[in-house]
Amino acid sequence: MTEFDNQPDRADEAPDATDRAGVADDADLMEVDAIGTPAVPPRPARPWWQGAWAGLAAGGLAVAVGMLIAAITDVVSPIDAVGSDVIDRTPRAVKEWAIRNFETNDKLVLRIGIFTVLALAAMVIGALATKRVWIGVAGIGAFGVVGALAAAGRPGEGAGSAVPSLVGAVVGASVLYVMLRRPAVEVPGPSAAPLGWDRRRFLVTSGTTAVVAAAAGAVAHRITSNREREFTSQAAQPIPEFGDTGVTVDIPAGADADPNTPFITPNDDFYRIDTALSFPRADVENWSFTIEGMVDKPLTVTYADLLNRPQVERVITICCVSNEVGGRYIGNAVWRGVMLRDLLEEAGVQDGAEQVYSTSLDGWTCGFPVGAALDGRDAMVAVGMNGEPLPLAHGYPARLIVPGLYGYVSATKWLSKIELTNWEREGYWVPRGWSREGPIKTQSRIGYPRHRVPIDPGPGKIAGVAWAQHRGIEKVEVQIDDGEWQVATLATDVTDDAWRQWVLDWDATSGDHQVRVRATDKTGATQTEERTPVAPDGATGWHTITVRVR
Ligand SMILES: Nc1nc2c(c(=O)[nH]1)N[C@H]1C(S)=C(S)[C@@H](COP(=O)(O)O)O[C@H]1N2
Ligand SMILES: [Mo]
Repeated sequence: MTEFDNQPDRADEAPDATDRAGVADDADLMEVDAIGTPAVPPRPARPWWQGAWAGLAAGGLAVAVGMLIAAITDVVSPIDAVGSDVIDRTPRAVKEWAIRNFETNDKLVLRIGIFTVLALAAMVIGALATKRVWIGVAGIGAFGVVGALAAAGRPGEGAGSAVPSLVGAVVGASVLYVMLRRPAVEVPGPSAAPLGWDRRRFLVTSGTTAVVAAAAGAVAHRITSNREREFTSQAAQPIPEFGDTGVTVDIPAGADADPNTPFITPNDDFYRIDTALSFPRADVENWSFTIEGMVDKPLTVTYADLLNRPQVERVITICCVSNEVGGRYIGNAVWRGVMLRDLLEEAGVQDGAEQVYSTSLDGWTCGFPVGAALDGRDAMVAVGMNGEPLPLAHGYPARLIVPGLYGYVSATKWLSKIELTNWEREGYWVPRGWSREGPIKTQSRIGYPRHRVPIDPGPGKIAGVAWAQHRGIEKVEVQIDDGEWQVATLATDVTDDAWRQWVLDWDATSGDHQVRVRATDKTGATQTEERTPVAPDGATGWHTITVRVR
């Protein structure tokens, strides 16, 4: 094909001075080679910025088509698959930094980051494709293959999950090829056409591509969020065994003392930490988990089995090893479920089993000593949280809860398998630089007043929470400026497995005061002043704030 193929189209255009000038110049540029065939004159390449824009539009279309097909066929979106791989491969320091700075928005930030990287790459690919169009096709194709491999390799996904990314790449690469295959004819001279036929066609094609991409992306997002919402509302149907009242445990009114921290954390306010970009959605009719490995009789337990077994409700505070001193990655709930010990006794734990190693539906793993399941503490397979079925974000249909252990070694959400193993097996976080065992460290936090939030002078109070799960809190002391440590009043003791609130009366005088807190657990150990980072096995140090009195 040559430039002259364009001429019939050109005739359709409203004739105007610039177009006529273009036609005339094209004719002038025509050369005739030795054997008399009209040769295509050397043409300047399309400007790089047009290539970048074309790359952005075509790349966007590739991603959006991939997301749309993934949403329709209900497989993992290529973006989430790559995001999950990024999470799995991110070095510990970066992950810690992300959790600290973005808190639970870390996944939103990751998605924005992925889209930004893709957009920049697509623009570079498009700009290069103005010189060699195959660079564009190959570039988009390469991203398609990356997305396909990531999707097919995620736990619970198969070869079919590669399809959305591959189809998206084919569509995106084709559109880029159509947009860039023929370089623009830039008309030389002072009468240069600012918007000739080719450029207009280019703008229309690329603009349409961008609009279609945005629409496809929006539809994909809609389908996915509708499906998740529908699933969540189904899952929220009360479990019959719960009755209408939900929680059966009485929480004494005296358990509260910190006005900023309810003793029971409502489900919607409960911190959430996991590696999942989208929640595994188990159909409870077909879901079950297994107990296998070093046991006499492997078990398969369905949702109905769990509900039919004797249930217990326990108040247990769980917390994250990534919780900084004074941090918020801690929550207290009434968990309902089946005692893990009962299940393990039925399966028959063999001699030599060292670790209870569990796997989630999305392939996350962790492990804790067998002793923690059998030493009498209330380790459980939980199906309920604060009188409701487990929310999807917190592990529906079932999760593990083990009093006294950080979540990263014990609290598997979306449970799929429990194996009895030796210590050779390593949970998800262990090779990523976290300690193999994760007993919770004794900690305390000032909840009221808030750091540097002014309060009125006069009689008032300082209050907060302290925790040493499964050991219990014996004493909390507060130090104001450099004064004596004062013993705080402890709120009603509900259980050693939950946090304990505390309060100290205080006559506040105007000015800034440094206030710090330390707790002593029921073994008599007082938390250390030494500040250590969250890695590898939990932060230590005394929570210290500045109280501003007007
Ligand atoms: N499947 C799965 N379970 C998981 C995790 C995870 O990443 N995936 N994170 C663990 C960690 S680190 C913590 S602190 C707790 C947090 O539980 P929550 O989100 O219900 O508060 O879940 C644990 N269970
Ligand atoms: Mo955690």
